[in-house]
Amino acid sequence: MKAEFAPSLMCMDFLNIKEQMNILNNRIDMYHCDIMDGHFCKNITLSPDLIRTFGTLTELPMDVHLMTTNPTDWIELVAKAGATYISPHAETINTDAFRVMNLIESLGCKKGVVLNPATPLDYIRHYLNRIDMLTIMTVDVGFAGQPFIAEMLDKIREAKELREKYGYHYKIQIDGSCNIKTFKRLREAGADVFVVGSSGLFHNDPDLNRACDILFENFEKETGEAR
Ligand code: S6P
Ligand code: MG
Repeated sequence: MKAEFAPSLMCMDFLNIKEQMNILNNRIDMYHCDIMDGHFCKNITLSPDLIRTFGTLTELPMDVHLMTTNPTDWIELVAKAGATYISPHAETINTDAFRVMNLIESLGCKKGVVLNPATPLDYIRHYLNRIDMLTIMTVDVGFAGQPFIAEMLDKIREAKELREKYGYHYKIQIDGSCNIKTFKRLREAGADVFVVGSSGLFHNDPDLNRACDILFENFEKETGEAR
């Protein structure tokens, strides 16, 4: 699978949303939108209304990463706001994972699920066949700019092996510290989609086009794969 890049919109310059998205639209594959409720993790970031606004600025897919204690309070709202993928945390849906997946599908969205670093892949073993996107957190949730958790490389390898063994179709997305220091290890382990935030994209250069150039140069240098 060709590598894909999903800028984490909570890391963009909010004084220049339109200008930034107009640039990114021509450079990247999809958007990553973090919704936090202040309970599941100790921060507040984007919202359904902001996602609706982003949708007026792009035709690209938007993945909504729900870091919320009660994802069913948000799923319909973000679907109506224009989410392409809806990705709740496995830790929040273990009592009704199948109902939640059915709900996401019934709203016409693609089904994602996200694993915290401490949560094993086994936890979602019985619905891996149903999902379109598996996001493996490589930092604890809540903030940008955190250190990479290298123990997650085994989880990524395992996700890739299971996909091959059973013919599952999910993309493997990595969220947290995807940058020049980690691209090679992540790609070799099995990453398909890289969420790029402060360390992989937005802090590369004040000029966002140049920041994208640097992202792709770094990726090619580390993996040998040209954009
Ligand atoms: C973290 C959030 C992520 C971050 C992204 C930041 O809770 O889910 O999507 O925005 O990881 O990237 P970086 O390069 O600052 O780690
Ligand atoms: Mg995220």
